[in-house]
Parts: sequence; C-alpha cells; structure tokens
Amino acid sequence: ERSGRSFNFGAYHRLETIYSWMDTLVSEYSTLVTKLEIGRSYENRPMYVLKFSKGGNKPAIWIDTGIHSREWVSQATGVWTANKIATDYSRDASLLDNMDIYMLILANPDGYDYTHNNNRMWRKTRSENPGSMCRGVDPNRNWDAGFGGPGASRNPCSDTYHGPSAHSEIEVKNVVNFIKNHGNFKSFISVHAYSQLLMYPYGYSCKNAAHQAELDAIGTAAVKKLTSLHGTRYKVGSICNIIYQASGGSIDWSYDEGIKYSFAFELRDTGNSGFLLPPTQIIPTASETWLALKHIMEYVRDH
Ligand code: ING
Ligand code: ZN
Repeated sequence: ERSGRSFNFGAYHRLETIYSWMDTLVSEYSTLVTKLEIGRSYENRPMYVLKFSKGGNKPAIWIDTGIHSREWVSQATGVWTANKIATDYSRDASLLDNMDIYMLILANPDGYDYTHNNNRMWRKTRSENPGSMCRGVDPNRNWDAGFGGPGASRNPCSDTYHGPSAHSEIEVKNVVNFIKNHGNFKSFISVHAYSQLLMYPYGYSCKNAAHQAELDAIGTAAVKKLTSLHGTRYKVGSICNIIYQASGGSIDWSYDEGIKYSFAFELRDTGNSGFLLPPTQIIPTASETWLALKHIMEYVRDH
C-alpha cells in the first residue's frame, strides 16, 4: 500500500497523488482517520480535511499547509505529519484521547496544481479579477482581520492582493465556515515556508496580543525542541515584529475569533534554496517541525 511502505515521503508530489495517498491512509487507519470534504475550490477541486480522532467530537487542533501554493515543503510536511499522527497515535494512550486533530494539507488546491503545470512560483488562488488581466488573491491577506490594512495590496496583479472583500476566496470561506460550525477549536496552526520562524499574532498591527507572553513562551519552548534534532535555528515572535506587517492573515482571524493558541510556521530554509528546497530536506524538515507541533499540541491539551 502507498501510505506506509511504498509512498515516498521524501519527494514532492502532484495534487492527484496526494489525494489518492489520503484515501490509502484513511483505509489503512480507518478507526482513526476520516476524510471530510469542506467544500470546493474556485476551479471546483475538492478541499479535503483529514480528521484524526478516537471518537466523538473533542476539543480540536487545526493544522493547514499549502495556503501559498509555491511553498512546497509545507504541503510535503503536511503529508509526512499526517502519516506520523496516524502511525504514532494509533497505538494506546495518546494526545487523541483528549483532542481531535484536523489537517487541511492542500489549502490552495488550484494554486498547487498551477505550480506543477504552469508556474512553479505561483502563490495565490486562481480566481478571476473583474477588470484585470491578473488572476488570484493572496489567501493569507483575505481573512477578516484588519482586512485591507497595511501589508496587503489593492492591486490584483500583486502577490499580496487582498481581494475585493474579506473571505471573498471560496478556499478561505470554506475554512471559516468549517471552523465556526465546529465551534471548539483550541489551536489554529498555519504552515508556510520559508524563513525558519515560529510566529503568533498580530500581523495586522504591531500591538501585543493579550496572551503575548504565554504565546512567546510556548513558541520558544517549541523551537528549542525543533532545534534539538538537526540544529536548525528558528526565531520566535509576533508576525509584525519578526517578519513584517501583514493584514488579513489567517492566524490573526483565528486568534480574534477566540482561538488562543494561534501560530504560523515559516519552515526551512533562510533563502539559499527558498521555495525550491531540495527534496532531500523534506523529511528532516518535517521531522524537526513535528517536535515543535507536538510541544504546542500537548501544551494545548494540558491547558
Ligand atoms: N509568509 C507569510 C505571508 O503571508 C505571514 C507571513 C504569516 C503573514 C502569517 C501573516 C500571517 O506573507 C509567507 N512566506 O507567505
Ligand atoms: Zn506563505
């Protein structure tokens, strides 16, 4: 079967391959993993969420990868992580005794397909912009959190175009609806690349989040574990203070919705390879990131 013994976690895969791998994972771990369709993309591709659960509806953790399509190590880390959760947490006592985990591995499926077939450097969605020749909205500037403010562009041709209105992108709206309907997410984690950062709100403003000290302490401890595996160095801080001001981002939205443990990762590297991170680094990246994710998830479980 593909998910365990023959699937190559150390390679970048096409959208169809990842979708069929999901089915294999679900069939191999059917008591633990289910696949939900939370809606369709602009180009009508299904958006699948993997739910890891030992039954019922428990307080939950959200992890999305690939909201920006060109950040391929993000989606690849999502695939590796889903397999890790299934294999590690299918045995006896685990985090899943107290929590459910939901993973959206291809948060921007149209963009991901486009990076394989047309333009490797595509970041945005693929929606049409009336009155412009340029396509796409930055799905991490489209959330209802300081929407349209500093650090987002009103030019449809820009890579940080915020879109005509908050949640205009169906890919964003599908996640918003899912999170709101569920109503019991305790943590929201969004995975990007690159820069080696672990960030918390805010991005739309440089003001301190109400839980700044706690989030910083969690992030610092998580990164210490990450670094322990291969020595990869990460910085921790608020989006605005550590990278740049950026409005309309997903973790600002989740935090202001009351999901206190909202974080965003920027995975490897620091710019040497950038978005074209060699596939030999996928498993090392995913393995070290797992230590940080596990730290955050266990903290959330215990608080
Ligand atoms: N970086 C993120 C971006 O959207 C970010 C940084 C994360 C901003 C979370 C706001 C919120 O610009 C990349 N590489 O996309
Ligand atoms: Zn990104």
